[in-house]
Amino acid sequence: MSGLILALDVIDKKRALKIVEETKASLDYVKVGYPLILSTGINIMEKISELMPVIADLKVADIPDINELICRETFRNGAKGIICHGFTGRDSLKACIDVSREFDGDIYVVADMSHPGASAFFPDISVKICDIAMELGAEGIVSPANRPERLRKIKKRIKKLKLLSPGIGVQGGSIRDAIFAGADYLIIGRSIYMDKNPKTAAERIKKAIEEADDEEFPDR
Ligand code: O7M
Repeated sequence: MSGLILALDVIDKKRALKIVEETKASLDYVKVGYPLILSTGINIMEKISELMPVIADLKVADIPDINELICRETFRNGAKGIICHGFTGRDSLKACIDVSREFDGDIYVVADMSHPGASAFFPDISVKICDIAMELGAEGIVSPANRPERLRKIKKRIKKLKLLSPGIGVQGGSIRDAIFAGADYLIIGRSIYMDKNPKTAAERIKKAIEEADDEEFPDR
C-alpha cells in the first residue's frame, strides 16, 4: 500500500499545525523544510511530531563533519527522518547514516529532481547515488513523479528501498504514473495546503492513491 507525505511548505505556525490536524488521518508523514523551519523555528518539528512523524527536508549536502552535526541536531529536535543529498559522495552520506543509527532514524537520499534545471546533472548521476545509498543502508530515495520513466528505472535499481516521489499535481506528475512506476510514498504539498479545504483534498488524494494501488499493472 502506497503512502502520502504532506509537504508542509507554509510559513505560519498556526496554519501549519491546523493543516496537520485537519489532514493527518490521510497522511503517513509530514515533510517540513526550510520555509517552515526558518520562519517558525526548529521547535516546529517537535510540535508536529506530537501529531505525525516528521521528515526534515534539509537536503543535507556538506562535508561529513558538518553533516553529522546537522543530522544530530535535527534528530534531537524531533525528526524521524532526514532528507540528504547524495551527490556529495559516500563519506558525506555515511556521516548522515551513522548518526541516524544513534536515533533509530531514517535517511532518504535525493537521486533526481523535478525542476527543469535539474537536467543539467540528473539523471547522469542518479544510478551512482542510488548505489551508494543502498550500500550504506539508507531508508529510501527521493525521485520525482513528473519524470515517470526515470522513476521506474530508479525503483528497479533500488528494489526494496523506499521510493519517495514529489512533483505531483502543480509540477505535472500524476498519482497513477508515480504508483505504476513504483513510488512507495507520494510527497504532495500545494495540491493539499493551497486547497480551500485541505482535509478533503488530502482525502481525495489518499483515495486516488488507494485506487491506483488496486489497479492491475503487469510491470510493477
Ligand atoms: O506538491 P508541491 O509541488 O507543492 O511540493 C513538492 C514538494 O516536494 C516540495 O516540498 C519540494 O521541496 C519537494 N521536492 C520537489 O518538488 N522536487 C524535487 O525534486 C525534490 C523535492 C523533495 O522533496 O526533495 C526531498
